[in-house]
Amino acid sequence: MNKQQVSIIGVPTDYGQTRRGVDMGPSAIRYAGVVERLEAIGHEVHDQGDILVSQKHGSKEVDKQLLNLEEVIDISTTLANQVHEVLEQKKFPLVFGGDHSIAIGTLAGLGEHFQNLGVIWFDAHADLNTPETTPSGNIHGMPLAVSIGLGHERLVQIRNYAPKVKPENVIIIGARSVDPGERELIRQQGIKVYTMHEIDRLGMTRVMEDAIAYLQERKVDGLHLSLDLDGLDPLYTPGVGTPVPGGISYRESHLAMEMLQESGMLTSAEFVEVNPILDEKNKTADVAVALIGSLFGETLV
Ligand code: Z70
Ligand code: MN
Ligand code: MN
Ligand code: MN
Repeated sequence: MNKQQVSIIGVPTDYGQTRRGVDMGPSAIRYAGVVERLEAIGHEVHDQGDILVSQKHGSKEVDKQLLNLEEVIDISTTLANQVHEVLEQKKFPLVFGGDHSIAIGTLAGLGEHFQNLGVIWFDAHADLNTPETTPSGNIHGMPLAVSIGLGHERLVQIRNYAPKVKPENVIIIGARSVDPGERELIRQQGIKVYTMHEIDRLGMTRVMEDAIAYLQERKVDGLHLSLDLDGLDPLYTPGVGTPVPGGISYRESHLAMEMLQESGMLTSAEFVEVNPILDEKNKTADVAVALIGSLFGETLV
């Protein structure tokens, strides 16, 4: 197990969707012992604390297709700059949400450091909506589209470059709630998706072997894991804003983390959508921390 220098950044925002409470995610994940867990494995952890997020809900300008746009732009820009800085320092960025809109900022901070970044998007959803296709106006349903260069110009152009990742370097794992516009984009952009169907059919071992081999064939020079806790079955992670039944099991998700660790390819990660208000005794944050343990090389014996 090679020791890493891990920099934690918390992003206490709920502006990407309409259920309050997900802004307490970073606090819940810390409370569940993430720093101690990583240190026990032998990593050096620098907890940079949370980025500053305004709590002034209800902006004057309301675009129903892009709710809280100004707030999301502000937060994404701040986060992108911090993630960029962490990589400059040759440390591993580990980001805690907050809702999944934060991935816009995380990826904006990563993209310039790599020629050919790969992304694994572990989620019940595809997060590939645009202002034209969104059924909700919630920006947490858009971050993957934004990162491949599609959506509102000011989101797409954070840190003044686009796209942050090539669509053919993206793999979605765990999808089971995909909107019509997203389905269209998946086909059109050649995004690789392992839905719950493939996970049932092939098993998580084969899915992860294929995913890793695919990214190696594509010669990615970095790999980001964007893990939405709603990718797991709500049985294990009830504290999420949009629980979708029929998800990835606790054991399958651990296996996926272990196989990512074994690949030696991972260069950054984020864990999003933990909502302590909707949770049962911090169960979802506990799962997040257990998964982080596996991802960073914790072993059973
Ligand atoms: C839907 C939308 C979403 C997370 C829900 C839902 C998106 N596709 N993402 N929960 N994490 O509103 O765009
Ligand atoms: Mn808030
Ligand atoms: Mn998501
Ligand atoms: Mn989701």
